[in-house]
Amino acid sequence: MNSAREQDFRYLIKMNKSDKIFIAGASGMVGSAIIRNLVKKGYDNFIGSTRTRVLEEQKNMPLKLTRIDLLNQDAVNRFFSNEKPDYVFLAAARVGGIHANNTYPANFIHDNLVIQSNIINAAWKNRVKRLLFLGSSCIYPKNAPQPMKEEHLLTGLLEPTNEPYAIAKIAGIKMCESYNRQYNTQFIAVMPTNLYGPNDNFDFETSHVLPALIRKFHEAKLSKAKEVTIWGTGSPRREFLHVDDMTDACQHVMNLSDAKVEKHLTNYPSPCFINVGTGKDCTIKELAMTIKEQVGFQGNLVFDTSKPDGTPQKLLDVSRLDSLGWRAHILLRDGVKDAYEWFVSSF
Ligand code: GFB
Repeated sequence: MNSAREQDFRYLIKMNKSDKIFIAGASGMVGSAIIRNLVKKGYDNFIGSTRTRVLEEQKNMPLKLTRIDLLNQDAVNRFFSNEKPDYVFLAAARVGGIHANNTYPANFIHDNLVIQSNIINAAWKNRVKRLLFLGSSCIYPKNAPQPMKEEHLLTGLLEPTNEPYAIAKIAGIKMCESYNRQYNTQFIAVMPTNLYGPNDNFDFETSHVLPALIRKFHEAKLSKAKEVTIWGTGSPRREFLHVDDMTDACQHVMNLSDAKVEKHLTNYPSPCFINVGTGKDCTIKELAMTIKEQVGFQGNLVFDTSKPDGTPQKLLDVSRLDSLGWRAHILLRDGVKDAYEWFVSSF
């Protein structure tokens, strides 16, 4: 017997297999996972933008890749006018961990504001049926009540280490909301917690904590090092969502019926964005111990407190997405195992 949700006649699958789907940022960790997820579900009409590499895994996929400069408004407008996508996953962004955000604030605010503005405006001009804008849990105040609800947005000062990036993502949310109000578009912003998984960035200087520690422990194991350095005190708490869960949530939201979207996600002044997370967090030290065990490193942890901790906690309240029929299912231990296996097979 189906649950009440599945029986809801409005719970219709929105995206047809023949619709043209544009993934901005197709070679990134999230963009490539969205394509993987949708190909598995039988979709085969994709066009993707990439600034850099062509992924080995995508060479045999039904995907047309274009090297469009998303920072160039004319190029983006020409692209949309020529390709006329039906659905857009806006997964292109300049992203990075705490050190990258702290070191390149101008790049983070400029590039993200320009990329999202170009794509959101072109999506409206070309009557895209639905656009999904990917933000980040760093949009919430540094000392927001935990777990953080969508209504906590703009209720306090942001975390200084990533304020420029957060401001850009908040502007993206407000652009979606404003176009929905003025032009009756369906532009939805999804706010994921810290993501990890295949095709992540493992560069020590610019990566997030989870991939950085996978690489640190792996290299320490191979070199038989006695210790691994963890930045900060190890006491901040973080929530981690595997990118395959994230893309499943993105597809779920993109397939919600118009009735559900208009009632729950674009009905201003209710927030037009939605948290995506597991609803569980751990300390950085607990994460390090999980990765240490998974990698099989036998040495010690050393904490470098000259490095910033960043925000003390940023656990998302996921009850809205749960009420719309989705919850995460990849456990951190299993997700770390998958990410480590991908790393070992790729480097
Ligand atoms: O993942 P992360 O760089 O970013 O750092 P945030 C999370 C925590 O892990 C911080 C600690 O307390 C770091 O000090 N950490 C320990 C490390 N060892 C390491 C390491 O080797 N590398 C890194 N990178 N961290 C980001 C925002 O904040 O969250 C982004 O800056 C984005 O804009 C992202 O929002 C989701 O979780 O602190």
